[in-house]
Amino acid sequence: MSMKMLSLAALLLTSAAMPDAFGARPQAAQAGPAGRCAALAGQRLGDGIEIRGAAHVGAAAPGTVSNGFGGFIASGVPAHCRVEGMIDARKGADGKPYGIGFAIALPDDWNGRFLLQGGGGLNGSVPVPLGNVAAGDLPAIARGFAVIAHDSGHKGAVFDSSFMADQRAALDFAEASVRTVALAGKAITTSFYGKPIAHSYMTGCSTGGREGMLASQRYPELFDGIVVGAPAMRTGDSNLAIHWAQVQFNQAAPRDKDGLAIVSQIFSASDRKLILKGMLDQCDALDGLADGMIMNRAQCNFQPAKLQCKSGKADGCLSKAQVTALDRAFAGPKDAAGYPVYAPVPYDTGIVYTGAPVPGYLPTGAPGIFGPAPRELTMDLDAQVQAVRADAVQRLTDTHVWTNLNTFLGRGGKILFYHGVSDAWFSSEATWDYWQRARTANGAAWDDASRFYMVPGMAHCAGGNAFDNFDLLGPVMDWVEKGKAPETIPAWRQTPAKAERPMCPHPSYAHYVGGDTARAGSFECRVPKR
Ligand SMILES: [Ca+2]
Repeated sequence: MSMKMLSLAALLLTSAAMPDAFGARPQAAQAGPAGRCAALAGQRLGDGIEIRGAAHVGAAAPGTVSNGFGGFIASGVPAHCRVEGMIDARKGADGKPYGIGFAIALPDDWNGRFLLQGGGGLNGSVPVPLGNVAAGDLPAIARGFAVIAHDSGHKGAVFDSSFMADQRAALDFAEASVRTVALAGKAITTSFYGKPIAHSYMTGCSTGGREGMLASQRYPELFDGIVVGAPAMRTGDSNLAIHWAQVQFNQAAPRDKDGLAIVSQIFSASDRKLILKGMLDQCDALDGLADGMIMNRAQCNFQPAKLQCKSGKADGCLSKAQVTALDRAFAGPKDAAGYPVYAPVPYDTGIVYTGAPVPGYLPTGAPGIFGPAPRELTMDLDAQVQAVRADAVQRLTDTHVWTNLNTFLGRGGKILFYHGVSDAWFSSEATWDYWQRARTANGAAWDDASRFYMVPGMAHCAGGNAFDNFDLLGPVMDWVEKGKAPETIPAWRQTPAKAERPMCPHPSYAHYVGGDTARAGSFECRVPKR
């Protein structure tokens, strides 16, 4: 797997595109928190930490602070000291300037906690430190956390992998910046407040989720609680699986004069509607409510063959080639010896999505995550598997193999996972597979430290026909600090109408038991019958 492929693969939105200011104006230096903040500017701390700017920022009203996705966070942001700096500034092997850029927000009214904000894509810019991943309507900064965000050691566009030519920058992206930044942030926080941090946390999705996993695996002393969303934990394998699935789909495509697949014609708009209807007919009501959402995925055994035409192809049914392509693509690739290369992809409502930022799993012919869709009809899967296995960056960024977490667990660490079932980049089944292997490796201690939440309908980290607003930060804090294990988590959405639904620890799911379908109390978490 080339670095370019990795760069495209690891991509993610989460916090990478956030603007660089809260929108509030720095206040003049004065006594108290503002004075202490101003005094930080220009300081050099140990281990090469340079404070390049420090300004006190006044409180921002609810609904005025960007969430980084074109909207605004629901809560306000309290007055805080906003510090920007650089760790280990240096000239790299390619002559370019490197170093880990960071920004840390230190609230005047500190709650004694520290949070490292996970990144997105290949990082390369310093997001606003908010801590808003899986935090519901209350980002960590609004709760009084000291929050640090960073660029993982290089500057560049979110898909620009050129930094990997520099050894230290590549190592910092792959793993080391998580530790370096956490230790720097902790040092700045304790120095600023003059007292120790009570508890430390990390939250992130996609690349940020990978960073959270590697923190639990490789730096088990750094954090007390971690929230991992849709982790980019085996991007070589998931890239390869997406490519392989496209080749399967291409076999069902009309061909152009060169014999290549016309990808845009594999599934018509009518075929997509048919597939969605077929999924819903077979699976929607299994959760007690025919509402266009498939919550009981374990018992959803969608069979495209039931939609197959008696012969040939017509509107209202699928060709044999389309059915075969669906069966093969969603089952996931296996190598020549029969071993799975990656996880299956679940059938969920978002697979037929055709819009931005990333289309669902069914090909549209539009450029996908990796640029224009491959149009070939065959590929040498085993050769590409070997290339992934031999790729050094892939090995170091991988977080799906390591499961010995007994140091993290022995310190009382807690770790929550979530993953959108309609994620078209990383399969939720791959993350669930990790969770189960971690449980096998760690025994009962895993059940005392981890939960997994599937989010039906949700795309990569957010969006889709889903209840994609939920707070896992509060529950992980309660588990760490009060010993209260999370079970059912409230989730909600504002569109198409305001509604709530419980989010259940997998493998249980939200089953409708009667009453107002917009209220969480009308559902209960049930373990699916096998
Ligand atoms: Ca349903």
